Amino acid sequence: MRCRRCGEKAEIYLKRHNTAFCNNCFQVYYSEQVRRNIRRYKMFRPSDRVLVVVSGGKDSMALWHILLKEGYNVTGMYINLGICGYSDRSQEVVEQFSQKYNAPLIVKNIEKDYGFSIPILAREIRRSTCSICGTIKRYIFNKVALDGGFDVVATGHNLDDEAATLLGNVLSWQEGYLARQAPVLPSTHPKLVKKVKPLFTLTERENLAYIIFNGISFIHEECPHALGASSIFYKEILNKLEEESPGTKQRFLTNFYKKGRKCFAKYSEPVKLRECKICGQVTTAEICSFCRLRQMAEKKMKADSLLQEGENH
Ligand code: Q46
Ligand code: ZN
Repeated sequence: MRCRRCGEKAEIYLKRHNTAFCNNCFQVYYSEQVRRNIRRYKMFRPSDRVLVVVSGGKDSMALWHILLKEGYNVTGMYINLGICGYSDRSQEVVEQFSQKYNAPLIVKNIEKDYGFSIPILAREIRRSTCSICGTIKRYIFNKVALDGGFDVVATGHNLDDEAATLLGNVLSWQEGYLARQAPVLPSTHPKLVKKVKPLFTLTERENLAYIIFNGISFIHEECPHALGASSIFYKEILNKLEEESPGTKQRFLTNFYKKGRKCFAKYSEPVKLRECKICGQVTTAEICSFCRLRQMAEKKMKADSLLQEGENH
């Protein structure tokens, strides 16, 4: 098979575009997609300071690399979630990238910075690790971006992620989530930083190809808590549809943005935002969900130490 652009031997076939590219031309295609998404959706300008959330996985590492290559003012941000083995291994990958490309990096560590562990807290208060993790990550992205004077937070969500989220939201008719799902989440409060997804038109496979063609290291394993997540199941279903009818995933998502999303606009009533009484971050309640989690962790630690003291006497 020959590359569609230059006629050289092709190295990747993209079924949904019925086209094949050599390594170089694939990189041109990839860069064009990212540039077009940034421009068309007004994600950020060349002068903006961009905070890229990196997990060590292929998508976020591809995003970090392409934004640096395109000359944007980018800083990586990694959060060590304290997930046994996985977190330390992914931190190492991210730090090595930062050194290799001389790329600025901010590292946060939940246990060291806030004194509690996500998996232990989840067990103690009987909530899913992923829901606590999601709350904490969203809080920290915003806080770091705000404190550091960043204009925008960019994440590596890809076409597969976004189509699976859409399918999940449609299956349970989550009107509010459908109204808010978008490649750009604008700032709705001076203390909320805008969030963007520049890779939302690129598939997992395309991000993997980009990573391999550029020799970028990444963590191959998934977070152990992702096992059994419904998003993985939705991705499998979408992959089956894609096999039968290439382009389904992209049509599903982009036509939702073009035609479907506006039908749910009325469910996106602006909520009253205020500042958390404890930390000052934006919330809808008196105390934000991060501070409530922190309070629960502190309460639990206090109770444990009292129990320990009792046992020692
Ligand atoms: S990191 Fe956190 Fe994910 Fe791991 S604990 Fe769940 S939410 S699966 S993207
Ligand atoms: Zn708070």
